[in-house]
Amino acid sequence: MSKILIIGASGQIGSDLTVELRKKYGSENVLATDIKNATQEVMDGGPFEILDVMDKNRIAEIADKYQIDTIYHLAAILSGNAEKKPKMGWDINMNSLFNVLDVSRDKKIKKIFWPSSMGAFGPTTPDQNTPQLTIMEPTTVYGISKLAGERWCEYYYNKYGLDIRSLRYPGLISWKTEAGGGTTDYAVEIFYAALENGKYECFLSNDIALPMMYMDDAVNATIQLMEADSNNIKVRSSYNLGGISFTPEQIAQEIRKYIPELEVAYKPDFRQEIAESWPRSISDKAAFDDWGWKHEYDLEKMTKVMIENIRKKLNK
Ligand code: NAD
Ligand code: AKB
Repeated sequence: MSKILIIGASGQIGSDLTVELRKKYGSENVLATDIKNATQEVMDGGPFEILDVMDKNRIAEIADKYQIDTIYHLAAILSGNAEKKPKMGWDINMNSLFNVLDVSRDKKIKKIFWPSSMGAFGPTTPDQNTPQLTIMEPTTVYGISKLAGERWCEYYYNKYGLDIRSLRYPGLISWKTEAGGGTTDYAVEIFYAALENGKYECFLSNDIALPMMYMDDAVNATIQLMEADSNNIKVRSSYNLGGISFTPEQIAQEIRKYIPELEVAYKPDFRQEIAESWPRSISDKAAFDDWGWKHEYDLEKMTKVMIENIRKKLNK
């Protein structure tokens, strides 16, 4: 049975992925870690330790203590926050990855997962149905760190045989935690605002389409990739994931089927420029061809599940 370490387990993805990995591999075999406490579900559902991913010795110590053979490295500074503090964003995103790669090489960790993002693309990338192999000239510090990270992952695979696997997630939508300071956060915030007071001020324009994905699809893609036969993983930088594409106005319209009085004001801020530099839609044909990936949630199904769960959570 795998012994799994999750770094960054208290964030948006960790809050869902940890629970699914524990269901699959047994609670005692999945150690959740972060610099802050996680959701009650994660804290109570299995082992948890405070771990700063910038502390390489402590990662090594924990890997030994728990006899870890698989690492999911989710800790990062997302696009909006990294743009506010570029040097800090670069430092944490890159050095955390080096720490995980080096400990994994030295401790002979069998499999590693590290997420890239659609943020690795830039304004010169073909923005419709963006292919796996294409121009990548990101203009954000987040995107630069993701693109550099992808190159380093491939390098460690080629040079040291490290079995590292990666996905370029689109914007992820989920209800268990808040989104973590990115450009696609609006698509989570709008649900809470709609249910709490029927009003939302959106920091992107009404008509900017972005690729998005419901968290259950993202978690399934992650686990499917990690379980795929190594011979089928032909891309050792990072696989495109497409999901669904919609604009802020389109998601607002879908939410109005449940909350007809929802009012949205559009006040684009610095994140508009980031969104404009990213693709409108992404092709994940390589993931389909290599390990059979197909998403399940469309805008309608995702909105229904989000409304039901946030309503329950807020007791409304
Ligand atoms: P998040 O911000 O919600 O969670 C990141 C977690 O990392 C937080 O709990 C934070 O406390 C933790 N962290 C920060 N610094 C740390 C440190 N020094 N040591 C240990 N933990 C630390 O982010 P997320 O949305 O869960 O994203 C996880 C990964 O997926 C990131 O690499 C992100 O770039 C990538 N990604 C996310 C999305 C998305 O829409 N959520 C899309 C594309 C890629
Ligand atoms: C962000 O907006 O920064 C993230 C991402 C798409 O990587 N959600």
